[in-house]
Amino acid sequence: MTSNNFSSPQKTSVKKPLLHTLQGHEVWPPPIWLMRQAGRYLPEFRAMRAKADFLTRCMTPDIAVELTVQPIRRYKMDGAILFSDILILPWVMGQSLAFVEGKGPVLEPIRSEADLKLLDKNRVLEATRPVQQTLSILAKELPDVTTLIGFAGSPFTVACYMVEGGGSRDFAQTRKMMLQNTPLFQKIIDLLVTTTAQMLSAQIRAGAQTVMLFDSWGGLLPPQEFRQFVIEPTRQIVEFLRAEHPSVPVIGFPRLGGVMAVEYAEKTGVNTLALDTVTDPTKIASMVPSKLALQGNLDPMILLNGGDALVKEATRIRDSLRGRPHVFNLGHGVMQQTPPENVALLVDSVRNV
Ligand code: 1CP
Repeated sequence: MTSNNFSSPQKTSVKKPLLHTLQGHEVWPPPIWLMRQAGRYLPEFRAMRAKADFLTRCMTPDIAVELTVQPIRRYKMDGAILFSDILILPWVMGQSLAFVEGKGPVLEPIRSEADLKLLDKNRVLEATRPVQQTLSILAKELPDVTTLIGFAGSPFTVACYMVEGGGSRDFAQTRKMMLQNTPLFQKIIDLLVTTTAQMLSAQIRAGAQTVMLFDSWGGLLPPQEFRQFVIEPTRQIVEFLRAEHPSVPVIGFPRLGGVMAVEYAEKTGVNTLALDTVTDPTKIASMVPSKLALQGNLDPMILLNGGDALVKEATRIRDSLRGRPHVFNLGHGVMQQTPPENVALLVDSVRNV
């Protein structure tokens, strides 16, 4: 059986079920898309990897369009997330960036005022033009029912990579700067607020119908710093976007934010709160406004594992959030070793009511 045989048509008559849900309406069964749905677990993705390095794939519209569309073709996901990366932003401002096999991103770290001065925020709109071009092609080519998702990293998470110079378990250098040279760290955050807001606004003008802010590392911070460096910058970005594009919903993902996710939802103005794996969906549902859409939160490991346990857990999450706007998704990205047929089984289970 090919994977496409699992996908049944949407039972709803809404034109774009995902967009409708993000705007605060319940759709049943809930729309589904997955973080990192374009990725190495797909053979057609691995075939494209041989053709160009990662940054070239992000910045070549034909390739980025193809990689965005692959999971839509295979699974008829309700959302198509732009193929790009959160680190494109510091890179277009002039910070050196390479994706090293087996190591991940490597950047020339920003540790001083002088390092920061080397970045040019005025280059962002021009230098991300290929990304905007990718989105405008996608807006024309995607099926009518599919919602096109733009994205960026949150200022704190992008700052983590910029200061640390790459991935880390604890981002110790970054948090040290935050405590020892708060004015410099705040300047980096402020630069990222302005440029992220401009970049997302350009993504929307090019055709993105919603945008998501990935805050992968905000959960490292204690409450006071979480308010200052996660909630407040996110609030400023949402305020800017709301003024420019009042009807475009914003999804916020304060990963591992714990109980701070409630305050994040309340103060930032996001339309949708994306939940990590550790958050109990029904508990958080009782703590946030009923119009706020929730997104998530299946454990990617359960998806990788597959079988009856996957069907059971997916159905449980779906049913537990019935009665409020819910977008079915994972609590983090699809893992590389995930069998593609498990994703088909998941989509089928969520849609089969
Ligand atoms: O070809 C490859 O294998 C490169 C792997 C890869 C991919 C497929 C990277 C490098 N980025 C991406 C695409 C990507 N990244 C998307 C595309 C759309 C989709 O979801 O299908 C998105 C939304 C991201 C977002 C992203 N990049 C985040 C936030 C979400 C998360 O995972 O927490 C983060 C932290 C990054 C940085 C990054 N880029 C790539 C890697 C391996 C990493 C993580 C580095 C680390 O901390 O170790």
